[in-house]
Amino acid sequence: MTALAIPGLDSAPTAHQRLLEWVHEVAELTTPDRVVWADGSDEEWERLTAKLVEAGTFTPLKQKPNSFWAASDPGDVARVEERTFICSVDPQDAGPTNHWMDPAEMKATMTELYRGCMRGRTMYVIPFCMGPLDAEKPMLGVEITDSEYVVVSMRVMTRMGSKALAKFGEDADFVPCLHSVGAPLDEGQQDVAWPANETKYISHFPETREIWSYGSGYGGNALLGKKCYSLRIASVIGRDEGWLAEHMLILKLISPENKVYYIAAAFPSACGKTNLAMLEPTIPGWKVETLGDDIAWMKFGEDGRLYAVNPEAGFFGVAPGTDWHTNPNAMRTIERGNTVFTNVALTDNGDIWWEGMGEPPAHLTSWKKEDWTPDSGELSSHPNSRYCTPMSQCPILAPEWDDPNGVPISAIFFGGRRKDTIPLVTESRDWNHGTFMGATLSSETTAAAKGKVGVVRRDPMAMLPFIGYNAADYFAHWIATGKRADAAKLPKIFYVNWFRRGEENQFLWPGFGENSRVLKWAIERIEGKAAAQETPIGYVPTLADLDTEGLDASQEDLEAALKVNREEWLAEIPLIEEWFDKMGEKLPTSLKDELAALKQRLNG
Ligand code: SAT
Ligand code: MN
Repeated sequence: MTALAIPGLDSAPTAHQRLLEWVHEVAELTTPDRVVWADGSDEEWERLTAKLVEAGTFTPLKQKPNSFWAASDPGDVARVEERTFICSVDPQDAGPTNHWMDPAEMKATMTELYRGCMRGRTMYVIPFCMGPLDAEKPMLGVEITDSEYVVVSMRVMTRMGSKALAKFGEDADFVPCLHSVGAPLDEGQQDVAWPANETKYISHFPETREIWSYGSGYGGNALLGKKCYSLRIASVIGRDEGWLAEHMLILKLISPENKVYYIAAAFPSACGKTNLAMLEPTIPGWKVETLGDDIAWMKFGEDGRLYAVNPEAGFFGVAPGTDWHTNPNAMRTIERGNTVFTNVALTDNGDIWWEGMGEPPAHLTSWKKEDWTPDSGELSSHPNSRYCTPMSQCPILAPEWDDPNGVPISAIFFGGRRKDTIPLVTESRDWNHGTFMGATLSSETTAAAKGKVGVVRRDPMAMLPFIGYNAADYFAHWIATGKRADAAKLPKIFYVNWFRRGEENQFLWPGFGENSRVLKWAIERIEGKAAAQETPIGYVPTLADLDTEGLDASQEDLEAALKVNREEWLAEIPLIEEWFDKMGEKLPTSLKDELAALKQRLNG
């Protein structure tokens, strides 16, 4: 290694050769003013949050302990799917749903962007671990970044710093994650509150298990342990090693008889995963505890059951719509402080506010840092504004959340946001049919990604933007997973839709805590206690099969929520066919068979 005169570079608290070499290489390329190894200490948090306050990125909140308000650059508010690339050697391995670029070409392009990009800034080296530190093989990564916002957010979202570095030894495997906001500072140049670059790349190299991100400071683009590692790269590792990396919450359901069930559920971004994960059941005697709200890694245990682990340590939740009515446990979690709020509104007395919190105050500072009043005619908070808060603060956190063995999953829910066609809940006929339901999952787009909101798109397993390889191969991996275990031990798969609408455009199902009624029915199906009707699309409860006691909804609406409408389904078939055509030759035969059988049942 050449001796580089960058302060901090040679004070690395590790003897891990590959890590040291990589850090040197990046420092040489990006030429930061100094290098700091993040240790994850309280002292570091205080130093960095103070620096962010001084830079104008953070405003301390007077009403919440150790919490901060941040407003991003208006052009840097969501994941950028158009700029997200899977750079596999063979374009076939990125498949029909990802943007692909040749890895050598991408590296050449990005190397030029990275050259000198940290000038005037500090380069932080963040060792981190996704999932429990005590795992047999801890899933390690290192993020290099020039953003203090990223360092403090990574501290909330992951197990990082010294405790993670202790797992590296001298030669442990890790995923190198390189991030820069792409905003070098010249001598004396005043920094902006939210440095970013109009040119953005979020690149993944599946073969070499590397992540290179440039130009954005937003969560999903910049906190590289999250979607980039735990979904895109981990899905590739899971394919190779025989496990599943999924965009799923994990919840624990406790029955009145104190029986415990674990449920994993996949919904596209901003479709209520966090609300479901922290649900307060409205039905007496049932309890929910939370294990995760966004990502699940699922592996078979020795007993042949599928066990889930949440790789994250924090919640990066959508703020608008979250309040004491829709998600009291999220509110309690953030009340405890230690939270970073991005792109919500700031109240005059130093608290946060967003749409969905009830009556707005007379005056706010909007996410655009402008004066806002209820007459402003625009939203005070960006629809994809977020809170970033430690999981450990969640009052209903399941004690086993950090268990390296994970929890055995009884049911998997797939859900989307559809105003028609999809009933409130459908139980699949078997694993392959459930895989078909997941593979054809559809949803109206939300603000979590840049682009038009409200357009129906296929979002297989809610993983469309997160599958790190060929989507058809991913479906084949799901089918193969079902063959690796005794069918009776596999989770049962359900398809849900909380968002179906009636003739007056009203929601047919009240949602939120009432979703516990659907969870209860699913569990009772697993226990062989609840009835259902066999329909062409699967097993659907009649109104009598659901526990509706005390439910405040009209019978008409509830029946409409459960209805299997043949015409709507016949109209859905060509859309599924079009989607499957897009998958090309690699589409597993069993999914083609599922489609043919569905058509036959609908026409029969
Ligand atoms: O955009 S993030 O990945 O930070 C959150 C999400 O989309 O689920
Ligand atoms: Mn998500």
